[in-house]
Amino acid sequence: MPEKKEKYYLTTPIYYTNGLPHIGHTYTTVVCDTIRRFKRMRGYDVVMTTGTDEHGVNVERAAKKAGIPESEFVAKMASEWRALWDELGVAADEFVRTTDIQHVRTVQWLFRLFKENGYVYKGHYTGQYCIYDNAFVNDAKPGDNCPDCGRPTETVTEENYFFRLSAFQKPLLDFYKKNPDFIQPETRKNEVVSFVEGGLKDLSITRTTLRWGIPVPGEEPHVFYVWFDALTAYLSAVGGPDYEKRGYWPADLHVVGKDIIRFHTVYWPAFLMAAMLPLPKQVWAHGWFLMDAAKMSKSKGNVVLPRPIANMLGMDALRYFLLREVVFGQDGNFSYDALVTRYNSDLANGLGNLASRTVALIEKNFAGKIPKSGPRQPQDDALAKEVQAAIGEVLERYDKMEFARALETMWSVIGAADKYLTAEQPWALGSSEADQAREATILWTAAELLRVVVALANPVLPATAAKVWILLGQAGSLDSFGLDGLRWGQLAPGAQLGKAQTLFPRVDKAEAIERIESMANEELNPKPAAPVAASDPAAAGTVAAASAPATTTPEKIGIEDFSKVEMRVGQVKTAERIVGADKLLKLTVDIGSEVRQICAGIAQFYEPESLIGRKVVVVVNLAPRKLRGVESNGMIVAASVGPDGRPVLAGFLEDVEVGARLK
Ligand code: ME8
Repeated sequence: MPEKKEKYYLTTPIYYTNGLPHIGHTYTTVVCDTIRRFKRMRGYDVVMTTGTDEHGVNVERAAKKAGIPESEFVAKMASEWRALWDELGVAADEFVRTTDIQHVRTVQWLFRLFKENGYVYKGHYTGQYCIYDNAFVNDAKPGDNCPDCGRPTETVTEENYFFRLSAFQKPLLDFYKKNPDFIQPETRKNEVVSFVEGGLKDLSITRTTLRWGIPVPGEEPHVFYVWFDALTAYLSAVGGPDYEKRGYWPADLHVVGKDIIRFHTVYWPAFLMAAMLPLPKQVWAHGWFLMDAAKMSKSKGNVVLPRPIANMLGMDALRYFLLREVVFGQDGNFSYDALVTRYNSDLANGLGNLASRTVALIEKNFAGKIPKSGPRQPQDDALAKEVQAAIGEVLERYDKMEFARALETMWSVIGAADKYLTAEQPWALGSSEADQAREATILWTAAELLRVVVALANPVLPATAAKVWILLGQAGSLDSFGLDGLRWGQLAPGAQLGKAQTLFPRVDKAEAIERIESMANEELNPKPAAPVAASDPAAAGTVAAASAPATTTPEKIGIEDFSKVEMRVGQVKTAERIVGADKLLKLTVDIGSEVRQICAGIAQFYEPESLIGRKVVVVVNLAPRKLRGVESNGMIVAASVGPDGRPVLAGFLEDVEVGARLK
C-alpha cells in the first residue's frame, strides 16, 4: 500500500440532461464505482467525478417541450440524476453541473488561455450540424444524415471563434507515441491515430445560433460549444483554475463509451495543450450495451432502466451482470433472460448457496463460532493453493479492467469450493473426535475461501460482500480492508458468526421478468397522481386513516361521493413477502363474490402468517394497478399511527360476514 496516500482521479462522462439514465449510463457509472472501490482498497485517495451536461440545443428543446425555463428544467433533471445514483449506491464524490458558477468560470478561463496563447481566431462556418450529437458533421452535404446517430443534419452558418486544432496534429501524434497506454483499448487507439493522421481541421468552439450556453465574455451573443463546455467539467470539478491546490489534476482515467472517444482523445488533449495544462493519463472507451442489436436510446424507445432491476434483484445483481456478461471494451446484448439466468445460477446457487451452506453447518455443529482447522489433507491444501493463486490473478485482472475475467476467476473458486464440499461431505461426519476435527478443517477451509472471495468481490458486489463479512464475524468495514494484504490463512478461529440470512433468494424467471418490465413501464409512463393524497402505505395498497388531527379543514363531501367508495369485509387467504419489495406483502383476499390479489404496504409491521384468516376492510372498486410489478386489485384499510406512519389494520369487534358492505 502506498505510504502517503497516492491520489487517483477518475471520471464518468458528464451526461446529457435531456433524458434520464438508462442501463448504458449505469454501466459506465458502475465501472467507475468499481474502480474507485478497488483503488480505495489498495490504499489510494480516490476522487470520482460525474455530472450533468446541461447546455445545448437539445436541452433547450427539451425544456421548451416541458414548458418550463431551461434553468428550471436542468435543475430538475440534475437532481433526478443525482438521486438515482444515490439510490443505486454509486454516487460520485464530485457531481458537477455545467451550469455551476465554478464551471462557468473554468470554461471562460480556459478560453482566455487559448486566446493568450494564440490558438483562437474569428471566422465563419457553414456546415451540416447534428443537433442530437451537438456536432458539425465533417464532409456532410445538405440532406445527409448524421453518420453517428443516423438522423438528419441541418445546414448552419454562423460567425464562430475557431480553435486551431490543425496545429495539434503533430503534438497529438507525438503524445500518443510517447504514451502508448493513453487510449484503451488498442483497437480504438488505432482508429484515433488514423483519424488524426488524416489531418485535423480547425474547430468552431463558439456558437451564435444558440442561446442556452455559457457566454463568451465580452462577445455576446457567442456562447461556447457544448463539447468544449462539457469536457472542461472534468477540470472544474477538482478546482478549475485552482486545480493545483486540490492536487487531483491531471485525471488518471476518463471512462467513456466508444461514441465519444474522439472528443476525449483528440479535442480534449488539444484543448489542454493549448492552455499548457497537464493531460489526462488514460481514456478507456468501452463498448455499447445493445437492445436487439441496436444501441439503446430514449428516442428509439428501446431503453432498459436500472431502477426496476435493482428493485427486483438488488443492485449487486445488476452490477454483477453488467461486469460479468460483457468483456470490457466490447459491445454486448442486454437481455432480461440472461440477467435472471445469471442471477439464479451465479448468485443464488453460486455465492449465495455456498455462504448459506457453510454458515448453517458452522452454526449447527460449532455453536456459530469459526472452528479451528485440524490436520490438513492434500485436497485442503490443493484448494488453499488455488485460492492463493486466484488472489494475485484477480488483482491483476482488475488492474487491467478485465472485470469479466476477474469475476470468472472468483466464480471458479466458488465452483471449486462447491465440489470440495460435495466430495468431503462435512454434514455426513459423525461425532467422534477425528470426525469433528475433520469437519472443523473442512468448514474452516470453506469459511476462509468465502472470506477471500468476498474481499476480492467487494468492488463489484459491495452490499453482498459486506453482508458476508458480517456473517463470518469479521470486524471493521470491508471497504477499508487492504486488498494488498489479503492472504490465504488469515481467518482466525473463534469469531462469532452473524445472523444467517439469504443473500439472493431464487426467483422464477418468467415472473421476475414480467415484474421488471412492468415496473419499467410504470416508470416510463407514469400515471398522473391519484386525486386522493396517498401516504406511503396508501400508495402501497392500504388506505391509511390520518393519525394526527388535520391542520386545515378538509372540504366536506356529500353522501353520494362517499357511496362511490365500495368497502367490503374481506378475509385473508394467503400472504407472502415479495422479493425486491421490502415493504409489500402479496395477499389473496376473499371478498365474498371473488378472491382478489392485493398488495399491502404492511410487510415491516405484520408477519405474513399472522394475517391468514384475518378479517379486514377492503376498498374493492379501485382500478387495478401494479406495485413493484405485482398486480394489486383493491386496498386494505388501515390507520396510520405515530410519526413513522405504522399501519394498523382496521377490523371488527364482533364477527362479520365476508363480503358485507361497509356504509
Ligand atoms: O455523450 N451502452 O452524454 P450522454 C453503453 N454529454 N454505454 C452507454 C450507452 C449504451 N447503450 N448509452 C450511453 C454525452 N452510454 C456527453 C458527454 S463528456 C464531457 C460529455 C454511456 O448522456 C457511455 O458512457 O449521451 C456514453 O459515452 C455516455 O453514456 C453518453 O452519455
